[in-house]
Amino acid sequence: MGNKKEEQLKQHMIDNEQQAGLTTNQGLKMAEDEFSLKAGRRGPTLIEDFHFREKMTHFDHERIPERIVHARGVGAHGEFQVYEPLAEYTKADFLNDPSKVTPVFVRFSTVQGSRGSGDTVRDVRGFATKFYTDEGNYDLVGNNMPVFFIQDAIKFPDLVHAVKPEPHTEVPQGGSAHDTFWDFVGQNHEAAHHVMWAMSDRGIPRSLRMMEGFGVHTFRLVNKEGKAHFVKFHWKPKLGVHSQVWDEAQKALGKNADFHRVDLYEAIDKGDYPEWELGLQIIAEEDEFKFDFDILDPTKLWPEEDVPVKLVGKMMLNRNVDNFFAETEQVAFHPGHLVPGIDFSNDPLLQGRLFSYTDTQLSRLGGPNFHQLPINKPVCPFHNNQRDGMHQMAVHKGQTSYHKNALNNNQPEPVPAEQGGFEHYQEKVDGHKIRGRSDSFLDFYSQAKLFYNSMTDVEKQHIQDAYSFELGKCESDMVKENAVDLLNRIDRHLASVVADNLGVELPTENNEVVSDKTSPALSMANTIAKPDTKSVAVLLAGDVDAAQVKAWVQVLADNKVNYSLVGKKSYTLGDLKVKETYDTVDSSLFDAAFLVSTATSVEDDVLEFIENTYKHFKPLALHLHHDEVLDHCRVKTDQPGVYTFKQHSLDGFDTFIDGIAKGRFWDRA
Ligand code: HDE
Repeated sequence: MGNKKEEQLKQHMIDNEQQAGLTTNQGLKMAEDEFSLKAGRRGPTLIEDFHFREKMTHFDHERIPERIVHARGVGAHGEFQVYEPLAEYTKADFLNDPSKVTPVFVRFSTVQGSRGSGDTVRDVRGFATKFYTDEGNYDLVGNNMPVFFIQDAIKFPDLVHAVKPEPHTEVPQGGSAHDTFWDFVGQNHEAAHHVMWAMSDRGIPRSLRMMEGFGVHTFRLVNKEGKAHFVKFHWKPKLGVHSQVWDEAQKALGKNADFHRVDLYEAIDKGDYPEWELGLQIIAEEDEFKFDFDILDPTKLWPEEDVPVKLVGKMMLNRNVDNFFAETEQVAFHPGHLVPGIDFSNDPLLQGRLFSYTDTQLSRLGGPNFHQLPINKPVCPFHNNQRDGMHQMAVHKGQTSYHKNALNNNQPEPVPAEQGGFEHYQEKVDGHKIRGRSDSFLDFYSQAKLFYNSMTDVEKQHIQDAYSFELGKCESDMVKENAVDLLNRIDRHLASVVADNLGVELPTENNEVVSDKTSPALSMANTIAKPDTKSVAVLLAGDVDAAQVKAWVQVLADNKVNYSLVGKKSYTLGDLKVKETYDTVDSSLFDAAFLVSTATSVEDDVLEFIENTYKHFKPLALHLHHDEVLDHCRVKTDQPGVYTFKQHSLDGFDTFIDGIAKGRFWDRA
């Protein structure tokens, strides 16, 4: 028995395999579907061919506009459960009953690229969750980075115009390495902090299952007594936070543009259900002004060491979609979809989003009834006096569709707050009408510095490389200089490295933020490391011993490590299937490699595979009958994370598993 949402979706499912015969959309059985109606076998098609016209017209209209941002995405169903009642903070029902399983639908996305762009680009990732609660749908529409580029929603069209492919060439696709984006950054320094995140390894996640999620804005939790607390929402992945390295991400893009999409699908299909814990950072209303940043400013995070993240519940994704279009494409999120007990703050970015999301669905989904689409429909009853419109699916009975009425006993009637009706938090607001920014939003650089300071040397190096790559792709020296000027206000050393790589002048004056404050939670070096669901390519060369290979891969499987056997061509080895070949896979698609070779020499593509595994700092195991196979290879066997096994045995194999858990060996020469 599935959850409420699954049961509801089942009512809409049509299984092609169980349909008796082919009909038109009017239910007319058709005797022929391969040939259009013609005047003679070699003659012209007749306009009276209603079947041809219906089929073709439907096809002609199969596409809908892609999302203006976050067009490329992938979704999955799952469940959420709270650990303990959170009554002190919120009256939201789904956050108060630990026995309650709330169905969810999550859609992950990249931001810049269009629907057909690649997965492993450097970009922000969307992390949008729809909770189908008994009190209505609650949407937590977040990203994998806790801050945003801009502070006020009115700038969003400018930001998006700048980052999207340039209008005269429609280039680049799926990336921000171009002049207009960096021109925007140079002219809008509020982006400094977010851009630092995007240039860090967070911009190139290893897997959607290994990313944090953040609600970004400050929201409010409101309890039964009407008392509110400010809150920031977090998703903490049980597998830890992991990234690719840039060269690997670029290669993976060419080898499998669907890398993240497939990774999520396969994990769920196998039963390796990804999990995240929901975390809350809570600030009492009376503490609103106790910080050295404005808690309403979406370019600022709340350092976890100052405001701890309380883990309050768990989400598991356990079911792939049945139909990508019906579910993943048609799902419509909106940060304004609330339940009682959760409310907004005055964050000016959030306020603008509250307009944009419904508005965009009107053109994307073609009218105001998109909430009736199966994926968007609440699992609780919904009634009001809204009527008609494009694609109306309901047959509303009765004479009245207005409030107040006497003819229908004033039904449907508003529900008082005590009975679960939503009541807006009664924040007192007092101010002059003004187009402007609060002075408390003006520090653009301190938290960018905090982020950079919190990185390990390797992470800093990656950030330097990322700025150098992205700006190196720009044409305009002015754009590059402006970006270096921005970096010079954050960190002088970072600015000087990037300026040097770009061949532009470093400003003579050092304007960097003087601070050595760090937040260890920001570094991915401090994340969870385990072997679970990582993937190993087992490369086979020569006449290998099937029983021994089987014993090794069994250890991998016992440690929840996925593996693929890779050979020169597909073949059967004992009762193992060697499915992949050097043509079908690439080292960039795996977390580690294990070469088992009885040959005296191996092909170049095998050497390239292990060289790239080595170059990308990944664990590499070698079982070689003849060491000379490495003679023409740049792999050094005395380096960290390189394991050599001489015997046909399992001795020492656990060190390789430990290496897989660790992930990367940055200290490799
Ligand atoms: Fe969005 N954003 N956004 N955004 N956003 C959209 O809505 C918008 C922002 C986010 O998987 C659009 O249905 C404005 C922040 C995600 O379907 C659109 C502003 C955050 C998704 C829109 C922002 C997000 C969207 C495009 C500035 C993280 C994908 C299609 C005020 C907290 C949801 C759509 C999905 C999608 C507007 C800023 C996250 C145009 C105006 C900040 C995850 O309505």
